[in-house]
Order: sequence, then C-alpha cells, then structure tokens
Amino acid sequence: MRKIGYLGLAGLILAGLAFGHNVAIVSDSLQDREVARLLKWVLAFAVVIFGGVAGTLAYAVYRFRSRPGDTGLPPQFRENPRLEITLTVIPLVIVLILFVLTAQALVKINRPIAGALGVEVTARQFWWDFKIPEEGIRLSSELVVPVGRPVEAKLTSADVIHSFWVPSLAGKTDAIPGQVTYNRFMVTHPGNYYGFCAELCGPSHAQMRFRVLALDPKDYRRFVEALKAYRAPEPQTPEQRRGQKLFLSRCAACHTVKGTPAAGVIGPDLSILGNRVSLASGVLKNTPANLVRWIKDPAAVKPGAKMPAFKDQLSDADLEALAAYLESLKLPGFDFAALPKY
Ligand code: HEC
Ligand SMILES: [Cu+2]
Repeated sequence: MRKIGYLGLAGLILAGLAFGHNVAIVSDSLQDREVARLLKWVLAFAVVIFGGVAGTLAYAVYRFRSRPGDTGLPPQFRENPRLEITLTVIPLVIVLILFVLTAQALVKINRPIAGALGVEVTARQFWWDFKIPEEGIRLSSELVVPVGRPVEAKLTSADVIHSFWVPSLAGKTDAIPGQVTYNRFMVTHPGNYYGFCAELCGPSHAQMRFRVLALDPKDYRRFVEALKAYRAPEPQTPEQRRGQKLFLSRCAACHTVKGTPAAGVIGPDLSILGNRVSLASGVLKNTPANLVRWIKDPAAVKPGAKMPAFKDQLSDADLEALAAYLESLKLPGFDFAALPKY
C-alpha cells in the first residue's frame, strides 16, 4: 500500500514540474495568460481525479488479489448511498469551480481594454487589410503594432466568413460579413508573428496568411510617423521608371501606392512593398523573383486568387521592371526581415 502511495506522489510531483514548464502555451499575451491559468486548474483536477481513480484501482487489485486457499466468491456488496452521493457531489463541485473560473476568464478577455490600439481588420478572399484609424494609416498583409500596448482588432469580412488567428498571440476569432467581432491581444516581445485564416473560405484558404510585426514602441512611433509622411520615392533607374509607368497603367485600378495616382482599393496597399517580409499575403518570401512569379500568374501561387494573370500581357522585361519599381518602394531604416519569428 505504501509503495502505491509513493508512486502516486511521484506522479503528482512530475505533473507539478510540467506545470512549471507551461507545456501547452508558449506566449504570454493577455489572453494566453488567462488560458494558461485555466489550463493549470483543469490539469490539477485531472491529476487528482486520475490519481484517485488509478490509485484506488491499483489498491483494489493489490488488496483483493486472489490468494492460495481462496474458495468461492468474495463478499458481495450492493448499493452504497454515501459513496454514490460523494461521487456525484465531487464532480459537480469541480465542474462548478471550472465554470466560475472560465466565466471569469471570458469576461476578462472580452472586456474592452482602455488605451488599446484599435485596428480595423477586413478579411477578403484571400488576404487581410488593416487600418489604424488613430494613426491614419493603412497596411495590407503585414500589420505593424507596438510591443507593450494592447491591440483591439475589430474584425469584419468583405465576402465570406474568415477567422483571424495568430497562434502565438491569441485565440481565433471569426471575421463575419456585416458584423464586427473583436480579437484582443498584447505583444510582449518584438517579432514577426505568423497569422492564418482559420475558417475554410475557398480554394486558397490555407494560403490566406498574414504577419503581425511587433516593434519596440520607439521603432513603432518612428515607423508610423515615417509612413504618415511617406510619398513613394521617384524612380531612380530607367528600369524603375518603366516599371512605374506599367504599374500606373495596369495595376493602379486595384492597388494603392501613396504619393502616386495609384489609389485602387480592390487589392492590397503596395505603398511600402520594399519593406515587406512577405508577398501574396504571407505566402512567399519578398524577393524580386517571387514578385515576378506572382504577377505572372497569381492563381498558380494561390488557386482562386482575385488578381488577374499578366503572363500573356507583359514580357519578362516588363515583369522585371515592375518588380524593380515595387521593390524600390520603401521606408528607409526598417529591416523587418531581422525580427525573430514566432
Ligand atoms: C483586378 C484587380 C487587380 C489588378 C489589376 C492587379 N492586382 Fe495585384 N492584387 C489584387 C488582389 C485582389 C490581390 C490579393 C490576392 C491574394 O493575396 O489573394 C493582389 C495582390 C498583389 C500583390 C501581393 C500583395 C501582398 O499584400 O502580398 C502584389 C505584389 C500585386 N498584387 C501586384 C500587382 C501588380 C504589379 C499588378 C499590375 C501588373 C497588379 N497587382 C494588378 C488585385 C489586382
Ligand atoms: Cu479566409
């Protein structure tokens, strides 16, 4: 009996160590802290119940094992009201405690946060558009936020139901046409956080990604001020000039480049494409070769993409000129590729 007791104790200690390592949750955002707290309670009850059930079972097997000389059936019992009431009340109490804790966590997570940075998020097949009204800026595919300040993402969709999910920052929240939903998080470390659409929304659902680039508050401020004052730089080379001309005639109906006549809003804002770490809403690394690949035939990269293919209209030299122009659209002094990835 004592041996079994020791075994149970060892199990409890091991489980306790696992708690310390916070096995399931790696980030420490506002929401994840609440979820981690809940998880600890659930695990604690699970360990106690498992220990109780497995311990009792092991004890019974050992204590009432058959011995030499045993004959016939052991003593038979029927009904034990005291035991039955105990076994009903204990789970009930556990469920009630978990209910109260969960309700508390939900209230905390869903409470508007004073001083949060509001971000208007519009999901579209198959990309994400971000507006920060307080700063008067628009960003597409890559949202830039400061570290240490809560963010309140106000989600909606322009077409079908999508779901906003940055696994390292917060849980999923659906983006629903005609409705506004909220996803609140706070980033604690600068970094490049991978985001995904988590609701099947069409052929390129799995390719509907985005990034949250979290900067130190000072860098964030510098970025916002630079972007507010930004006007696309003039093309510097004949190739870039050719690219700009092509862009204005072929692409400007759908895409915006600040400081030029290009003001389309059907597709992502390309004003600072040169600063981007990714293309095609987080799917390709931002390189001139990938840019050419994308413009040539978007649907070959993302089935069902809502941008037309240009492979039949533009020559390779045209495509390279467009890539050279777009890569030159850049705020100097920001290297997002150097951010650690989460
Ligand atoms: C009919 C509208 C339309 C036209 C015209 C158009 N695009 Fe697009 N473009 C889109 C849409 C929509 C997307 C988003 C596709 C997706 O990611 O699913 C997109 C995405 C992009 C992206 C990736 C942006 C990101 O955020 O990752 C680039 C780069 C781009 N387009 C460049 C161009 C260039 C260059 C041209 C002209 C040769 C052009 N587009 C013409 C609609 C258009
Ligand atoms: Cu989606």
